[in-house]
Amino acid sequence: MKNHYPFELLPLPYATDSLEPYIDKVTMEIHHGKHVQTYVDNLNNALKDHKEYHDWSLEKLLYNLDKLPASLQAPVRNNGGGVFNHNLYFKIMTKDGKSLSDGPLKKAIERDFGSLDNLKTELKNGGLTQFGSGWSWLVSDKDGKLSVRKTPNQDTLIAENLTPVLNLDVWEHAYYLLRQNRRPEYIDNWFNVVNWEEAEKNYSKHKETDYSKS
Ligand code: MN3
Repeated sequence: MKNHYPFELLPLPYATDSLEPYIDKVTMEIHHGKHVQTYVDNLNNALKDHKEYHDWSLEKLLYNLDKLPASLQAPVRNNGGGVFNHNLYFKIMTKDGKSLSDGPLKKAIERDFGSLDNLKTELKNGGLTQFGSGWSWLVSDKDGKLSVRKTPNQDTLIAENLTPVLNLDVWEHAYYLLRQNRRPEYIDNWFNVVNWEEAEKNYSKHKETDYSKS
């Protein structure tokens, strides 16, 4: 799929009911088909009259946010960030989850967090302490060192050149229909659908990540 204007909604890599009972079908339909579609549409509308950016990738736009014209910065930050974050989020979930294999990511998690359970606690804590809308992240630096970060709204960590390993959406639209205000319950259920195989693939790119070249 092309990665420049006009951006397109990435299809979900599974059916909308595949994540049940942990994440329900209607939430997935609205989250992917309405919320993320709106980010895609708003990003394209913002870029429409700026032909000089029509061959820029999403990562290049987000890395160079402060070099964009002032009128483009907020729309790209919010909607471009929204597209980037959700493309990752939908990909790192799968039916019934996929477990972490005995490989480089597992070793790095044990080195940097002590155990997978400790990492889950930190990710959950990141999601719970993010006031309002945002994301909790597992990211890697160039040396493979892992950390948990959180970002507000649709902000990304692209400008810091961190490789996203996985991200947890804690916007209410990710859980409110099924779980109302119970964000902790959503996060606990979300761990059942995490695709750790995909997280391993993401982690394997940490050495080559350089968004300044995107
Ligand atoms: Mn979302």
